[in-house]
Amino acid sequence: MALLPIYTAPDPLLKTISKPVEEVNDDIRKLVDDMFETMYDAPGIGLAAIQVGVQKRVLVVDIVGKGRDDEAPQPLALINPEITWVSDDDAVYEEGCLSVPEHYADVARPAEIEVNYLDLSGARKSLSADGLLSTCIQHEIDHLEGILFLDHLSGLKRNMILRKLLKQKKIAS
Ligand code: K1U
Ligand code: ZN
Repeated sequence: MALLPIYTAPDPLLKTISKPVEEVNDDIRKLVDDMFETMYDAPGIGLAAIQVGVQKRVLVVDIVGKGRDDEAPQPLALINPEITWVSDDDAVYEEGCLSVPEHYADVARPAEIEVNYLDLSGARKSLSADGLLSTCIQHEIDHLEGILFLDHLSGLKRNMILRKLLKQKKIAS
């Protein structure tokens, strides 16, 4: 397994649309392994392939995480995910993003979803999610469409955060 570099905003790659996976093969399984390692290391509760520079419709989530004594990790990899149903009611969570380091904001999204995807053996699966898992999967599917949680905020707030990120990048380089 390998730790992958995480791209941060305003990198233009994060605004691109990821391509469907044509075959779930060993290359995809290796990518997923590396994404889990990178996500747990960050640490985060989700990661989309585009965040590590790979333009494929692959995401990983684990809202439990590693190293918690009271609960076993719940790693979930979704390939070519498609939301097939959303609830009418919304839920608001304070979201973060490994590609928008150190910034958090409340985002409203459908509270419950159903999503179809391929698992690591290439089998078609369906999943119902609510709570933080629903929010996290929607956040990661947004990444596959080139959408950041910042895009759900007012233009004023988004531009303020983007300016700060750009400044941090200039200082670091
Ligand atoms: O960048 C990402 O897509 C990962 C992001 C996922 C996410 C977080 C919150 C709401 C929706 C989606 C993160 O994991 S940010 C880090 C984070 O939330 C966290 C880190 C450690 C423990 C618990 C949470
Ligand atoms: Zn994110």
